[in-house]
Amino acid sequence: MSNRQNVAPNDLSAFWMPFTSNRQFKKAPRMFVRAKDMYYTTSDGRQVLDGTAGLWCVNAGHCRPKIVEAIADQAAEMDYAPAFQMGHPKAFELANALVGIAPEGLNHVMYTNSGSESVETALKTAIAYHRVKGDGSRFRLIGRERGYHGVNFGGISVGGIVTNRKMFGTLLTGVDHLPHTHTPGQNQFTRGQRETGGEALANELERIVTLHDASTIAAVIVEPVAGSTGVLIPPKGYLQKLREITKKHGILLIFDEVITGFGRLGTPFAADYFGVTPDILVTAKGLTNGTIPMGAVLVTSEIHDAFMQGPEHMIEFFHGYTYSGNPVAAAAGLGTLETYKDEGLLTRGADLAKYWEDALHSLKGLPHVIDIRNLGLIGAVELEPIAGAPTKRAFSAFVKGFEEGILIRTTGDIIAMSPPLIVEKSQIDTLIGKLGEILKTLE
Ligand code: PXG
Ligand code: PLP
Repeated sequence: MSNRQNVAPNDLSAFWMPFTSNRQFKKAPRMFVRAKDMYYTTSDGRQVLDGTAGLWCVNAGHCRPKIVEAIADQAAEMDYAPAFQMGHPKAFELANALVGIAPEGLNHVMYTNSGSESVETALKTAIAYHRVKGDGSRFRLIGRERGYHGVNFGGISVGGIVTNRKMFGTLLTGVDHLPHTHTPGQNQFTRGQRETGGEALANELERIVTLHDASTIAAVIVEPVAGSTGVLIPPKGYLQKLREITKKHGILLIFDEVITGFGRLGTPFAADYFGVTPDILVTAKGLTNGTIPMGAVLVTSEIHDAFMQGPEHMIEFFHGYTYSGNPVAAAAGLGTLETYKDEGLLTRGADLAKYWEDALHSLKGLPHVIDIRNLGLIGAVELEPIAGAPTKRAFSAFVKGFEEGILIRTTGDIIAMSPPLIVEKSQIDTLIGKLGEILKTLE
């Protein structure tokens, strides 16, 4: 037992790894065996600075005492309680705590086990809401090009990443897409949001409404800042205009805040950062600091109350998961929110954002760097692809980073970073300094 976590598993073939080049990985595995605060420890005993908060989820840093304790205590006290027609106190406590930090008006919470399930829950809720209001012809869902909303069928249908869609048949019908907000070849190296173009991009929604008619459209879903597809920062005024247009046409606005939630932009949610409140807010990841899988979908009272009709013994919404509000996950969520509160982490990013921005943009001028983008504690460095071998250059930066002691993420030829919100300035210097050295060595 003693040294078990230090022994590399001797057969890697059984585990078909997610979003991974399995054959490449299994030839030269990269294993983490331990983590504390800002660092991972590798199976060969090296420290790796976490530049990505795991996969954008470990916002409070690793193995934080209150979260660890909450999980351990709850697992010993009550492991599981049936989610349907039974309750347990912590699921309610956590829902109240979430409503307490959420934008005004988002007063009710449904639980899931991941961002993908949160997205499905939000989409189904939107369609069902119109139906219970007697507006059942509103069934269309509008997503956006280059959007990422997880990997389930609804999410890939409204999503806009071709590799995630093309293998899977007809997907959901009745879906259309807004154009993405990126302008490659223009506006490179913009710090934060660019000033222009926001309203025009949002006005594309009017064209879609004109094509399908508002009476057929249930909801628009967007990430306030597109993360997974390479950190695409919306221009100023864009989200405000989307809100205006959706409201005008009676269309629900869904913000997918799986990445932007829980302090990533220096405010509790991106909705706070942009001053735009959606009708439905989708979360996961940072909700439990990445510890126990859990997502939450927040909705307005107007949506919730529309379902609360008919005989009281009847189930109001035929939706939910075996693990919705799981006790151990709920305890992890409470420990997480307490940690965020104790340490001011939901707003700490606001103090660090300028330092982060300056550090990132210091990489301008290094070999292959064609764009740098940032907002809050999110950053991306886009590299010129190797001709005929897209993704290879950024991936080799990732592998070198791991060898040199920094964890970054790549998507295509874009390097994305999103450190835990406890990051110190000296650690930002280390992360960006090492990345700069690596960029100088790339083919
Ligand atoms: N919506 C958004 C906006 C996301 O970013 C999901 C939904 C799906 O969440 P789950 O928990 O089902 O994975 C996500 C997830 C990356 C990366 O490196 C991003 C995600 C997941 C893994 C890697 O960009 N985003
Ligand atoms: N498949 C089967 C056969 C099931 O019985 C259930 C749940 O009872 C599910 C799938 C869904 O599982 P979950 O509730 O964990 O999403």
